Amino acid sequence: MSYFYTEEQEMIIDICNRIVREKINPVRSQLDEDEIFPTEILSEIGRSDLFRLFIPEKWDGMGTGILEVCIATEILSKGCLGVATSYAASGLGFLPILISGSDEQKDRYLPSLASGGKIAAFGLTEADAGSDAGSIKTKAKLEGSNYILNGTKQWITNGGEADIYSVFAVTDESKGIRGASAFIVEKDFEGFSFGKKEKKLGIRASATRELVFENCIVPKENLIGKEGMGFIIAMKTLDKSRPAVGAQAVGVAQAALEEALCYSKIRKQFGQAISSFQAIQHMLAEMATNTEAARQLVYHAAKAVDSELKESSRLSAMAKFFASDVAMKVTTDAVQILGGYGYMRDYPVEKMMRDAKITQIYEGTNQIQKNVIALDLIKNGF
Ligand code: COS
Repeated sequence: MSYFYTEEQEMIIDICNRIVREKINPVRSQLDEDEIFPTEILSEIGRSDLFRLFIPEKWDGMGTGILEVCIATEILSKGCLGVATSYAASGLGFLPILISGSDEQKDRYLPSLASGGKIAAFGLTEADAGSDAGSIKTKAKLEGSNYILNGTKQWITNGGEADIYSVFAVTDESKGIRGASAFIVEKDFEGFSFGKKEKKLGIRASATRELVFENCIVPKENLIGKEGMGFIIAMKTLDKSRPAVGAQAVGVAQAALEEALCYSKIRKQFGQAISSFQAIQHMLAEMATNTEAARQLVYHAAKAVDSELKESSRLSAMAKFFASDVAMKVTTDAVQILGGYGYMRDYPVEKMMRDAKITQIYEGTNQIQKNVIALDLIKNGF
């Protein structure tokens, strides 16, 4: 199908398709089964320049838009959402530096993140601060030329594997949301350690761990922006990253649809291929239509972000919630079309269904996305 991709976008698609075919598909069920972090595949993604996409050329990036990140993420997600999440989470981790970091911070951190030599992670969520991101408790206290961080972050994607972390902590408890600040924390900073790797329903190739700060020493030059800007930096980051979660959802939905279509043409019951039954045809038609609609909304939201349209926050939230709901439905329907086989680990669709679920949850639950959309509509109208 033609999406009027540019030559550069076609190139990105070809590269990602090759990585999926040669590197991801042969090992994805093993990565899932044994919960193996895809270090080798991320190196290949790095060698293929995919971490460079959104980073400006000045810092060794390619200076593309979020749309190109979404296109790459969509294709990688067709192979394995666990791998694609590990890739996308590095982007999420370095976005705060890109959005609000100083030139010195960008000089120091972005080139190695662009090459994929280092990867990043985003540390916002805590045990009692998930949807309510403004109520984080991790503290940062300025002492001389360092901030001292204390607290624990939960469910951090790439935790323990990443080299560089954007971490949000409270610098002034009296100021509520305006008292949070953002920091760059390197993996080997004193007082920084990790909890155990979490056992998950899906995206089991990705690593999810606690970040533990016990009198962790962070040089004051690693404050991103100014004290008190942390919450706004986190919100601006999520506005830019949510279309890519939509793209993950589109990728996994497309993969499940293709599996179901292929199976329906081979599987014979009552003497004919099950694709000849209207019940199956209507399921395939709905799966294809919804996946297509989700893709168009993701691309539109990404273009809105790239053009800095005032509706971009709302569109990002729409793309994330719509596409992830579609992915959950399409992957579940794919399992249904494959029937008993679909439920078995010998076929890839049960993994896709398990993987898809997280897209309705992370980077803000879909209920939070609806809050964002509704409040924006009420405040700003059309
Ligand atoms: N861009 C810039 N500023 C924003 C913003 C955005 N997208 N969203 C909110 N703000 C600003 C508001 O304008 C407000 O500023 P003022 O105090 O100057 O008015 C401030 O931030 C507080 O906003 P708000 O009152 O809406 O905050 P709430 O505590 O009500 O929370 C939600 C807002 C629920 C939207 C936020 O907490 C959220 O996104 N939660 C989900 C977090 C998430 O995605 N977690 C996953 C972590 S990564 S896997």
